[in-house]
Amino acid sequence: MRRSGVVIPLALLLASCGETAAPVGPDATVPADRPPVVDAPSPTADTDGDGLCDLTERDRRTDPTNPDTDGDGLLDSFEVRAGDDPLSGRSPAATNRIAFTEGDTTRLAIVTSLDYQGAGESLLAAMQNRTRGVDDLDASDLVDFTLTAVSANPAAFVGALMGPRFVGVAGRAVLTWQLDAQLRAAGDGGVMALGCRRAYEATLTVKRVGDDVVAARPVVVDVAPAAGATASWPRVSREGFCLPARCF
Ligand SMILES: [Ca+2]
Ligand SMILES: [Ca+2]
Repeated sequence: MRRSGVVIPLALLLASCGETAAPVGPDATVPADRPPVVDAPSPTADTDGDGLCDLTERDRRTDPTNPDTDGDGLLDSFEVRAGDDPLSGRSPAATNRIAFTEGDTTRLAIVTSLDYQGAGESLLAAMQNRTRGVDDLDASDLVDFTLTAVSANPAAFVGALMGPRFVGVAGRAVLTWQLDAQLRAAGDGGVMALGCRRAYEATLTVKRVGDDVVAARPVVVDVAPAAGATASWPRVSREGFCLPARCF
C-alpha cells in the first residue's frame, strides 16, 4: 500500500508555528520597553534645605538630599552661586578658608606663596570681593583684610618689600605674602550677628604694578554663630546654615 502525504520532522513543525522558547524568570511578564516612572522634581521644593531647588539639583547633578554633595564644607547653593564645582570634593574656594565666629574679633592669618620669574618689575597683592554672602554683603563689608609681603627666596632677587608689594623682582624667586583678617565688631562698621553660618568669597590677586593680574587665589570667609546663639535669619537649614529667601 502506498502512503500519501509528506512526513514533516517534528522540530521543523514547531519552528514553523513560531513557537520559540519563552524566557523563564521573575521579569518574564514585564515589558522591556516601558520607561521607569520618575516624578519630575519640583522647581520650588528644596528637600535638603541647602538653598538649591530640587529641579536645579537635578540639572547640576548634585544630590537633592545632601546639602553639601561633595563634602567640602560649602553648601551646594554657595558653590553654584560662586561658579565653583559642587561635585569636585575640593572646591578651589575651600583651599584658603578663614573661619570666624560671630562676635570674635581675633586676627587670623593665612600665608600664600607664588613662584615667579621677574625682570625687575614690582608685584602687588590685593583682595577683591567675589561672591556675596546670603545677606547680600561682600567679604570686605564685614572683614578687615591686610596683606603684607613677608619674604622672598632667594631674598637677593628682590629689591625691597613695601607693605603688600615686592619691588624689583629680578630672577626666579618664591614670594610669600601673609593675609591677616579680622571680623569687624557689630556696631563698629561690622554686621549684626545672624546666628547662622554663611560664607563669603574674595580673591587674593597679585598684579604686576601697572599691568595685568599674574595670580588669583580664592579665599572663603566662613562665619559661624557663637555657641548657643539664636538665629535671627528668616531661613536656616537643618545644619544651621543661613539660606536665601527662596531656593534657586
Ligand atoms: Ca536642595
Ligand atoms: Ca560642597
